[in-house]
Formats: sequence, C-alpha cells, structure tokens
Amino acid sequence: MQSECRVARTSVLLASFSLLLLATGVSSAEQSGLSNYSFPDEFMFGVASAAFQIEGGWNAGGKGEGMWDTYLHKHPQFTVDHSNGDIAADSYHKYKQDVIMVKSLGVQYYRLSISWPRILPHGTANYISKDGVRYYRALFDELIKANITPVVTLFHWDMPTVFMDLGGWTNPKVVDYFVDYARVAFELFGDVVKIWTTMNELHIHCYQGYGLDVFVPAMNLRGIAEYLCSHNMLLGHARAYHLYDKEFRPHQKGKIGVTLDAFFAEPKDSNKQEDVEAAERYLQMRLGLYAHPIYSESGNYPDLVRERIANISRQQGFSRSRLPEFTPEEVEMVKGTSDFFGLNHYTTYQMSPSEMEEDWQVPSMDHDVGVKMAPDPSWPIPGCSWLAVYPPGFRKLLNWITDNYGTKIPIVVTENGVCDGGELNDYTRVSYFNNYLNQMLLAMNEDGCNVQGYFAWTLMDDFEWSDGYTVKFGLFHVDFKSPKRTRTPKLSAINFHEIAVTRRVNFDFIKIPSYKYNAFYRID
Ligand code: GBH
Repeated sequence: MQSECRVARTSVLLASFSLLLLATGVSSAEQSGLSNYSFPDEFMFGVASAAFQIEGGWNAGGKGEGMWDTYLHKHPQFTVDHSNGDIAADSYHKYKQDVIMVKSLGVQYYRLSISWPRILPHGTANYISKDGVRYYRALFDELIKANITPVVTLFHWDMPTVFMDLGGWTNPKVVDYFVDYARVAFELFGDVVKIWTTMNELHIHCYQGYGLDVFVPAMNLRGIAEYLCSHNMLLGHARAYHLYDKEFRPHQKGKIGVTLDAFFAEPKDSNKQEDVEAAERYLQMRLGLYAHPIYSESGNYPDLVRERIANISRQQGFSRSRLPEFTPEEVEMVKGTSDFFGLNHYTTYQMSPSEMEEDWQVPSMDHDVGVKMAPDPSWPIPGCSWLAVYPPGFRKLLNWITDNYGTKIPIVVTENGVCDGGELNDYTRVSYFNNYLNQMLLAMNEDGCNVQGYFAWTLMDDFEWSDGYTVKFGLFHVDFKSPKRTRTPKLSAINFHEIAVTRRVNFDFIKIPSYKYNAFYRID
C-alpha cells in the first residue's frame, strides 16, 4: 500500500476564502481571539471512529457476518441511499493511511473499535480468525510506531449475526458470549491496548435498534425490548470490567470504562416548573438509566426511573415493571465499573411534558419518558435534522454529570462533532469544534468539571448507519466514488491540529490566511 502526499492548489482555496466567510455568516456570531483558558499538557486529545463505519472488507479474510452486514444485504432500502458497509472507507486495506491521518492531526490518541465478527467469525470464542487478528495487530503496531495510543471499543454495534438471531441483547445468554469475546480481545491485544471501552452508547443502540426500527436489528418492540437490551448490556459491560480488573489489569495495567451518550435537556420555558421537571426527567431516563447503576454511590437505576416505569407498567396492566430489576448482588456488581466517564455528546433539546405525541406508541420508552423535545428555533441545524448547534448545552451537560456523579471519575469525551454537506472548507465544523471546546474549557476551569480527554467525531467521512453515506462528519473527506477512497483533509482537520498542538482555541484561526496550508495534502 502506498501513500502519496500532494500539495493542493492553495491559491484557489485562498481565493474562495473571504467569499465563503461571507456566505456562511461566520464573522458576526463568532467570538474572536484566543480562548481564555488552555488545555493542560496531559489532556488527551484524540479522534474517533468505529469499525463498521470505516473498515469495509465485510467478508475479507474469512470475516463472519455482523448484523448490519446481514440486514443490509437483505434489506438494501433500509439506508436512505440504499448503501451498506461492504467497502465503506476501505480502512481494512487502508489502515496505514488512517494512521498517517491521525498523526497529521497532532493528537496522541485514536479511538477505534474492534469488529467482533472479524476476530470471531462464528461469534463464539472457539474459533479465532488468524486474518482478523493479523489486521488489528498490524493496525495497533502502526499506531504505536507513530506514538499514538489506541483507545479500543469492544462493541460499537456490530453484533455477530448468529447472536442477533438469538435475540441479541434481549437474550441474557448473549452476555456470556460477549464476555468470552472480551476475554479473547484482552488476551490478544492487552499487551498494546491500555485503554478499553466495553460498549458504545447503550441508549442509542437499544432505543433505535430494539425499541424502534431506525437502526438494525430494527426490532421495533417498544417499551420492552429497549429495557431488556439496556439491562443485559449493563450486565455485560460490568462483567467485562470485572474480568479485566481481576485477570488482566494486574499484569496489563490498563484502564477500562464505558461510553454513554447524552443530548443535553433544557426546559422549554425555564419559568415553568413542569418544563424544568421534564428536562430533568429526560436526563435521568436517558442518561441516568445507564450512568446511575455505574457511577452513583448507591448504584441501581435512579429511583425516579424505576418508580415511573413501574407505575406506568402497572396502569397498563403489566404484572411487573417493563424495566427489569437488578438483584442486590447485581447492583453491587455493576457499581463502580468504569475508570472514566466516556461521554458522547452532539446536541441539546428543549423539553416540555407531554402525555402523547403523534409518532409515539403505548407502551414505549418515549411514552414512559413523557417529554416533547425540540431544539430552540434559533439554533442552527447545519446537516442532520437531529443535530442543532448549541455549544452552551455541552458545558451544562458536563455540569449535570458532575453534580450527579461527582468529580472522582474523570470525564473523557469520547465523541463530539457535527454533520454538514461535506465541503472541504467546512467552516461550520471549525466553528462547532471551537465553540464546543471553548465551553468545555469553561466547564473545566470555571465549574470544576474533571474532564481529561476529548475525541473528535470523526476521523473521516464514513458510513453513518441508516443515513448511509449522505451525512458527513469527517475531519477528512473521503471520495466514495473512487475505488481508492482518497482522503483529503478538510479545513477542520487543520484547525483541530492547531488546537491539539497549541492547546488553545484560536477563534481567529480561520480568518487568518496564514495557517498551514502546506499541511493540505491528499492521501490515496
Ligand atoms: C453517535 O451516535 C455514534 O456513536 C456514531 O457511531 C455515529 O456515527 C455518530 O453518533 C453520528 O451520528 O433522528 O432517527 O435520524 C450519536 C447518536 C445516532 C443520534 C443517530 C441521532 C439519528 C436518528 N445519534 N441518531 S434519527
């Protein structure tokens, strides 16, 4: 595999510069100058990706099928552009280029995930794929050579199809197989991988894929499946944590945690008590449901969540709560099982209470939460309908987490980013990162939030689940029309490099045509 660096036509880019600034209206609303605070030297800057979204090589080297492979082959119309992950950004073949890109960003960390069916083609640990192991070994070696620390997610949604056929996370026995897989991963790669996250976004995975049919497995069993899924994932996470803690940490000396996601929730009208309660209820039922069992002193689901779902279940004629109960032993087993608070954050909504909305069903998690959510109309929505830009929400969320779970466990932002139309001069993304990072600096320095790391989502344009390739989050552009999947850094890549290296946000960066355009290269 060869990598080729070419200097792009700088002058053309510079010429279009001021025009674009005007067109995007950047200047008026933007701050200027340097952020008041800088990032400490030991702060972890990184960039994130996920196996299914970039690797491709869906059957290369004897890889087994994951549920997204199988489902999208069977239902090609599931994604908006009828695409799938067969080739994606072809990182299975281009991992060396990926490492060059990570390196060029000036960051020290790369968050990526292992594809479970790539190393265990049958899903089960009785057969390990040599090619799968070779791939990740080569990738980790390449990263270590480049002085980049891998941060590895075991499960970023690509469950082997065989377990999906057995009910996925609704089947408690699948938890045993996940723990087997975790053991294989620790044994194979624990010598070089020192930071693990067990799972990505339990809420989104269970809600979109088990409760709704927005993501695979598209179970659409509302009000029941998403809670079974969440419950078993929490148990799976905790068991993988204990396995590492007892059998691997003593000699491998790494860290292990989990990644949760949360939109921030504000009251629609902060003068209305019911809106204030709706926002708090949303945060407890969507983030607290997962965070409280792991990070609180008492463990278990929050009281508010247990009581609410139990009451509504009773009113609906169920003989017990649709939210499963932890035994006292399980409460203790799950408590304290994360060395850091891995947080994915993208956006904020405003909340007001609601008994019923048009697209809800009864029962469902939406109905249980009982909140109508909409962004403030003044917040820009640059790319995806669900993602409104509201940087102060990030600071408020970091404060909410700190208020609820304290400062002992450091927060590591494992994803944050924005989608747009995919242009190379991605001022929207530059502005998003600058403003969100600035809010994070305020949370750290003025509010005492213990944030120790930040990973931008995402290294390059990728397969965005049901949105296929229509939605762009990358710091690097990927040419999906070319079999080479050529990568080109966007303006945001250069800006992010500047932040990671100077440890400062420079709001004037994009206004000064002096930045490192010589870093502007393409990688074939
Ligand atoms: C993260 O999820 C994921 O971890 C990552 O894999 C993903 O690529 C990234 O976000 C960007 O989406 O309103 O029905 O269209 C963030 C959660 C998942 C929330 C997709 C919004 C859209 C569902 N997002 N979801 S819909």
